[in-house]
Amino acid sequence: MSSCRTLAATFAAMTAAAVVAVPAATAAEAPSVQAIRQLASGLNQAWSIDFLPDGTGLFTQKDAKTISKIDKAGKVTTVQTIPGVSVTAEAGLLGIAVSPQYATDQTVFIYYTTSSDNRIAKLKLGQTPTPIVTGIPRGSQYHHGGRIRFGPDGYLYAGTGDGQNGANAQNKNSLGGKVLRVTTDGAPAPGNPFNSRVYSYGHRNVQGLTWVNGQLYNSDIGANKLDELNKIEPGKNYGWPTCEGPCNTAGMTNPVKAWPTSSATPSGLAAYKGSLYLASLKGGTYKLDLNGNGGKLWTNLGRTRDEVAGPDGQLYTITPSAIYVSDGS
Ligand SMILES: [Ca+2]
Repeated sequence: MSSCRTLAATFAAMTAAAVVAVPAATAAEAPSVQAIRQLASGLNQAWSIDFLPDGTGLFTQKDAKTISKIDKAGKVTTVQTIPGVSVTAEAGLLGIAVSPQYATDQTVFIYYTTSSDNRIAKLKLGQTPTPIVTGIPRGSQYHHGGRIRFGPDGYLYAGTGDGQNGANAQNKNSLGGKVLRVTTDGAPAPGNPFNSRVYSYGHRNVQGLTWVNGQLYNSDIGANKLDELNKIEPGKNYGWPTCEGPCNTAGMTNPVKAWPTSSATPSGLAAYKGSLYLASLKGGTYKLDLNGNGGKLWTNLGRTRDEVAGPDGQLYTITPSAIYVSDGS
């Protein structure tokens, strides 16, 4: 389901004061974990999750190159392996997004690395993917971006990386170091600022995208100084590689918040119950207000890769090896 739909469901649930019950922690879990519960384990670099209209989760495993289903009870069923995926430290099968019109088009979108590029493809489950955006730069190892989400406007957004070439981020003709906004055929979405697929630029490695009341936010992984939470406006330049974190350069937009790369290295981003949840590859998940203030939860989980507000009212947390559900506390 689209982020807007899950977010809308979350706010609707809040308005109705419907508190989602989360099963109590089991005896096997650490005493500090009260409101988060492991749904599946033993995964091979799980990377992203989205949901079918019936509530079934669909998730990717970067290194296994697979799309799998997960049901409410945590039962995992692998649907298919994606051919032509190139795996490195950060490359592989990355993002996944279910069409907002899935009930009629049965289409799923994925973002993955090949030997020559990063690309977005669409497929019907079990069938061969059809690329819709190719030529997103890949580095030899790092900076592949990879998050894809449908926005409240129904268009597909993608966070890309600079492909280990900072100049790509400032080159509006490159798909690297950008937030892209495209139709379900991969064409530039109507109204894009440069009449291209580019929506915003000057990013380094975007692995988090979410919306709050229609406003897009992203996360961007810094090099060795500062990671960022950004409020994204179309056509704006977010600074990389001239700026890493806030700076005073004309024409460049500063982040809402920045953290030392030693503590954040941010990946997936979700809006849930009025807060932002920011996955951290340094361990745990940040729970933040819209100014980026807040602290970490769940540091005992290690690296977290994605955060998604599920259609069942629960927050899904993806780590490389497991999937958790919680009430966000
Ligand atoms: Ca920046």
